[in-house]
Amino acid sequence: MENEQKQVLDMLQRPFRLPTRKEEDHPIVFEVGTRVAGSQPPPQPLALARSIPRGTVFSIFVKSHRLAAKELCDYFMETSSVTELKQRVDEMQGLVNESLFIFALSFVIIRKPEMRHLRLPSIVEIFPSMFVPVTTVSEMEHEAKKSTPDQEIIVTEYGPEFSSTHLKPEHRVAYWREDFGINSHHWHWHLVYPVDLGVSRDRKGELFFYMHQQMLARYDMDRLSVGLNRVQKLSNWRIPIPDGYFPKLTINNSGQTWGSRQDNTLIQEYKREEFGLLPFDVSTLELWHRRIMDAIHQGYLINRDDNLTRLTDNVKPPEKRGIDLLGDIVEADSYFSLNSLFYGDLHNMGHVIISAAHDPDNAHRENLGVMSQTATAMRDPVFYRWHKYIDDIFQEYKLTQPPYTAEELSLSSVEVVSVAVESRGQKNQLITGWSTRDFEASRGLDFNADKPVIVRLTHLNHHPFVYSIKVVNSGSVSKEVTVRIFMAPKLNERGVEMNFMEQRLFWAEMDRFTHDLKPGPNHILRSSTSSSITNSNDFTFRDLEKQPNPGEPDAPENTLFNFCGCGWPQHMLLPRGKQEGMSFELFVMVTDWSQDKVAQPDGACSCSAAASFCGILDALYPDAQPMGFPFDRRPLPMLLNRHVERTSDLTRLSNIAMQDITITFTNAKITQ
Ligand code: CUO
Repeated sequence: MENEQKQVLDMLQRPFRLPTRKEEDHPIVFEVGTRVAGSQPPPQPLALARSIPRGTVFSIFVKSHRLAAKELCDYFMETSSVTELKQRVDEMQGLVNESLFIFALSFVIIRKPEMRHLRLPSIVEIFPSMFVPVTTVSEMEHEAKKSTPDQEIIVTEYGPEFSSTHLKPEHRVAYWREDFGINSHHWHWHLVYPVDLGVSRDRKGELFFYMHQQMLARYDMDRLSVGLNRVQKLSNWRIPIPDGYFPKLTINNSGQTWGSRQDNTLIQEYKREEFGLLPFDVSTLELWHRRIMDAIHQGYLINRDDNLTRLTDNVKPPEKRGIDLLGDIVEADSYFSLNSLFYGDLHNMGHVIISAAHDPDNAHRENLGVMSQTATAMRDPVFYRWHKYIDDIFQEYKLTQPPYTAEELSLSSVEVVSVAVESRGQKNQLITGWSTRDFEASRGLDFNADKPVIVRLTHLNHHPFVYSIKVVNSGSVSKEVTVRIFMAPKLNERGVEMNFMEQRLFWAEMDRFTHDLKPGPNHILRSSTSSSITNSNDFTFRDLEKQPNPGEPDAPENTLFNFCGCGWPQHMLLPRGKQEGMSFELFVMVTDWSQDKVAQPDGACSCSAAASFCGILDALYPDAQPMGFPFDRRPLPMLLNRHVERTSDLTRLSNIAMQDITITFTNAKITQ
């Protein structure tokens, strides 16, 4: 097993040892002028996979690239051992686009049952140039060149100012947008919830909505922390986008730079050739949007045979919830969509047209912008404006759904008496600050150095904390329950307490777990590091070389590590907060596990790391409630004879409790 892990690490780092040395090892020869007129070139094996040039953008937002990925994934999937896989990897090395290659190889290692014990190292080390700017890469090169023989490693620091200065207000959240962890998470999420790759995941459409909505909620919490307003949806595509973005990164470690967008760039007709797309402009997006909105308000979708499918969330499996159908329709033109000819490719083509706004017809031969790739898109402020627009569609639908009834919300035999968080002896006071994390950039980039070249990345972090929840079970037997924990800011931009509807979209899921309540009083202690949204298993090449099977090798979560590797970064679990302290509210709801439970197929793994955001591999999403419950719908007009105006009104139900907490940002280095 150790040997197999070594082979995987070797496959993942070798192809990217650019620049020139690889070209010499694997020269690419172009034949010119030898073909007899009229003769056809012999069909090339894996022609689609080879069609995306190296050093250019590989985008899973585009159908032709997804088909290329499918071809390569299928080719790798045919193998039955790591050794066989390595042969095919050797064969394709240097022939396919670098990002496509890593995507396909990672996909196969995750999906092949016999390879699930193997681990993928962090994408940051595979593609350092997608995470640190070209000036830092040059600095590393320089440091490597002048290093002395007695130096064991070379370290270059990057952050915390990231790609910008604070002259522009949007740059105050650069630390968040350019965090290596959230960008790795986004890459990984789209890898485990792929479109058009022959993988069908339970409630994929709904999780597309929910995971992205939750990222927006978290972004908005940090925006309020730094004195910015909530993100505004990008609804008018006919006026310029005020905020530009200059990524300063290179594509696939190739030295080719991503396109930059100036401030006040207007989205124009897309007329580039690299994706094989016909020209399209914003009127196409508007048409798709109108049709989707019509469907939401009419309450049904029309499939290709003119049959109507009802849009409602009040259905029992296997019938799909309306939000699941909508998620598939909005995300992509794929076989998951009920009618992609009619409802189009709204979300994906938005990514594409925005990423080409700086050079829509390729007149300047500029590459696409970072919005075109999942590992980089979240760096750009427009990503959030675009996704807010997409989320608005889902919210429009959710508001057509009836509010949850008191019966659906309550669990009368259980009383949540109190909830608190504790960290370093302080109650309800949490602390954030800066930490650093080292990555070995020389795994992905060739610095021609005989020692590791490290990039030290600055990131937000917090002191770990523990939830302390006191619950009374008034029944005479023990009861299995789901504990749902959310957090939201208490005050809006104006410093005013929010009503339920205003606060609704701020609620960020912090954790969700099951607990067996014994009769009488119970005291639940739960560590922040156990959160169901986070993944703490983010290993480097070095970690995996030193200890190929971190943790207990036989633990179920280890046999499915790569999948469980999906998840929000633990260091970004908390919003930044303010230096003077910022008020947040903690919301805890206990529901009946017998109602929430999902019958899993035989042999499904019990891996629950990051299950809230990433589901479970080859199993059903482990919660029967709609994602985002209970905040996904408008509130019940009357609850126990009084209006629900604020979220705190829900605490009239015995199974719900809230607590004010303060998050203080130290602006200093913190260690865990
Ligand atoms: Cu994840 Cu738009 O879907 O980026």
